[in-house]
Amino acid sequence: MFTGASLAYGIPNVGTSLDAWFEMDYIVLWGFNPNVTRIPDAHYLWEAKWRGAKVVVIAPDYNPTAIHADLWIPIRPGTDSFLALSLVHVVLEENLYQEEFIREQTDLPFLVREDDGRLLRLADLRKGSRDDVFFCWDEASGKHAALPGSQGHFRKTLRLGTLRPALTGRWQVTGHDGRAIPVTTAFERVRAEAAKFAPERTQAHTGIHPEVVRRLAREYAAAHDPGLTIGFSLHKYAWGILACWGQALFCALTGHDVVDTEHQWSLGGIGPLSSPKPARFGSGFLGEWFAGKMWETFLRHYAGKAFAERSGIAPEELVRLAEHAREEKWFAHHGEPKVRLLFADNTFRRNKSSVHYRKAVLDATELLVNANVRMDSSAELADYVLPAASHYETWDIRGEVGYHRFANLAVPAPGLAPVGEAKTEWEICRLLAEHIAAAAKRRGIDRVADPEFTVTRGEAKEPVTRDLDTLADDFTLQGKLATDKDVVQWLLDNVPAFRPWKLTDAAERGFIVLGSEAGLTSPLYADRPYRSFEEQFYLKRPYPTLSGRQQFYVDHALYLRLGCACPTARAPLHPPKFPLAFYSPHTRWGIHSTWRTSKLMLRMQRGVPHVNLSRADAARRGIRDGDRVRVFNDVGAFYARAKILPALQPGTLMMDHAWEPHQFAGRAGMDTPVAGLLSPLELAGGWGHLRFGAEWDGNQLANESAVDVERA
Ligand SMILES: Nc1nc2c(c(=O)[nH]1)N[C@H]1C(S)=C(S)[C@@H](COP(=O)(O)OP(=O)(O)OC[C@H]3O[C@@H](n4cnc5c(=O)[nH]c(N)nc54)[C@H](O)[C@@H]3O)O[C@H]1N2
Ligand SMILES: Nc1nc2c(c(=O)[nH]1)N[C@H]1C(S)=C(S)[C@@H](COP(=O)(O)OP(=O)(O)OC[C@H]3O[C@@H](n4cnc5c(=O)[nH]c(N)nc54)[C@H](O)[C@@H]3O)O[C@H]1N2
Ligand SMILES: [Mo]
Repeated sequence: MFTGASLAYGIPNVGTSLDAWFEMDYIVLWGFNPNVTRIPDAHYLWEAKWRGAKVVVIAPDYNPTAIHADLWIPIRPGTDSFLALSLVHVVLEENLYQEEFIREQTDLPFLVREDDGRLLRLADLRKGSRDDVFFCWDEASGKHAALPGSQGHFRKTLRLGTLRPALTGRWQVTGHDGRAIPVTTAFERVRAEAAKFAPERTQAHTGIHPEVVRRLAREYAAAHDPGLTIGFSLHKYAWGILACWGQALFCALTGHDVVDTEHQWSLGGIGPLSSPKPARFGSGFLGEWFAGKMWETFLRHYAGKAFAERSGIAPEELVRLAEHAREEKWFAHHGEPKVRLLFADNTFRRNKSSVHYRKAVLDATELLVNANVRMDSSAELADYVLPAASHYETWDIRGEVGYHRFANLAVPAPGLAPVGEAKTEWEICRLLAEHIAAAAKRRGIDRVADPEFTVTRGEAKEPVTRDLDTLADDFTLQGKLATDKDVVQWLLDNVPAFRPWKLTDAAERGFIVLGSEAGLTSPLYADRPYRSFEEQFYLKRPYPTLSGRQQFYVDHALYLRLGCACPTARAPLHPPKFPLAFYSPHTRWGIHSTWRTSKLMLRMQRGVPHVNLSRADAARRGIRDGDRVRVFNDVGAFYARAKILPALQPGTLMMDHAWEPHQFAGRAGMDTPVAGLLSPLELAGGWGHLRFGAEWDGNQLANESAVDVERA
């Protein structure tokens, strides 16, 4: 989840389709390694470079994308919020910002109360009134004025009309009790915060020379069509959320679009395919934290003063905050299931504190079922494995995220016989539904009341029922969707973005070109790359944020308390008791654990799990290339082979992610020493657009643990 983008825009996945790179003249790739992780699209980058674009890569290691870039900026792991704030600092200090853009498109002119740091709201001025209407200081009239476009304002537009919102200044307004309230602007707050992060001061954190930072800020601001794409590694650090929020601010100030987190398509029309009853959709990051009893490894690894000094919250308090977030229903959590049915989820590979997590979850689970195409580290622990046909053997449409304008259509070869007892996932689910329905009828059960969910009927609240007797009919839309092919046909008929494709044309090609409706905040034109937020930039429609604008001031009580009401920077949380920052980007030789044990793929690398060490760290420990080593800390340990990688910074240990635990001694996989950790800023909810759902949920922090390594 790109939570920093959710803070700023109300949507986590924004930006361009990757073909937009081809048009750009200045491309910043930040915590992102497309030569490895976007192999089909990376060519747009290098074609852009041939057209004259400058490519900058910001990453701790000299990764396979950095080797082709014009400039590699080797940042220390987890310090990106400092670099982002320094870029903001330079843009403000050197007046490189676009006033008209931020006046209209952002909340920076919003008035902030100087007494309590909260945004000035209508309810402050008129007792009992709305708290989702906000103000600016109108230079035209010389007084405060409500800004249109916020969630509570009746005018749903960003158009300022005759308003001339001030960016700087200090004033007084009269509260509903007649007392004066001193106010300033969010812009003033942002500027004061950024003033603390001059490049000369952040160098101690990031390791980046101030001249490099200044050059980057100036070149980006001056570029004609620049782009800043961030990868998935940043939000696997505790302060990735701040880094991304700062990057969004940097982009807004320079007037150059938005930070690119790779936008999502809008594939509307699939509503009827999901359950007519509310689903138990739970928060991923928080659910795994509770299921794995992660507070235990968290408290062990982060004990000591450093954590509270850097984060502003003591470890025990963070655990309470997680519980509070659950109790307040800021994030949905439905307790621990006794029966787990996993589809395409290698949970015992994927989760942190692996050995600890595995025990906690298995202890709490009575029945574990796994639908899978192979025996991965989760299938091998299941009570039942349901063999699934692979995606070359089923009808399917894959087009969820919007890197490119195609949805792939999987078409099984004609006459293909299933391997063994393998079935398509649609068939597996349908058969499960049919058998549950039959068993329910046999036992005389028709429907059961849901213990949590209710529906309102007239005056009364009634429990939602789970209709076991009609489960199979509901699942297949009364028999219409019996097979995987029926579903694909249904999608082609019902999803507007798939029109006008017919099953036969699409099957022949293997893909569908998405139509204009696929755009979420802009149309998807047939002859141009996609770029988010044309509706906001040109039609002046509000953003899905509390303010209705790009939001850089969040007055959630937790944000005020932690000193993070606007973008700021925090030091990484790696505990100082272990010397090496451990991080795990994605592998070239697999998609996560899929293909990770393939013999062909293993021949492209070392054949066994290996961990990368810098020359200096290896020499200090007497470790040679190929040695068997033990990577350890107070959470756990695993064994692997050492690879000496000159591309690494001393003080870091890097391992490509997703080796299978069963490739390691004692099935202790590479995430065994990774502590459970939650970012406090991702635990906020119940405020404006910070409400749990597809647009707001937190992250597992793979990259914020520290380890040591020794010869084994
Ligand atoms: N081949 C292949 N492709 C994949 C996947 C796969 O498993 N295999 N998985 C897919 C999925 S689901 C995802 S989420 C994406 C992930 O792919 P990416 O978004 O590219 O993210 P990562 O590979 O985690 O990290 C990218 C780079 O971030 C840098 N990095 C690490 N720590 C830091 C830091 O603190 N600061 C900065 N600035 N840089 C840092 C490292 O140099 C690393 O090479 O890949 C997708 N594509
Ligand atoms: N240390 C560390 N951990 C990470 C990350 C990291 O950067 N570092 N990245 C995280 C990220 S971004 C992601 S997205 C997750 C991914 O984590 P997962 O989603 O768990 O990914 P996989 O490990 O590939 O597990 C998917 C499993 O699905 C099975 N499978 C493949 N195709 C099919 C199919 O068609 N049907 C069925 N039923 N099964 C199938 C495969 O056997 C495979 O084992 O990992 C996360 N974990
Ligand atoms: Mo991912």
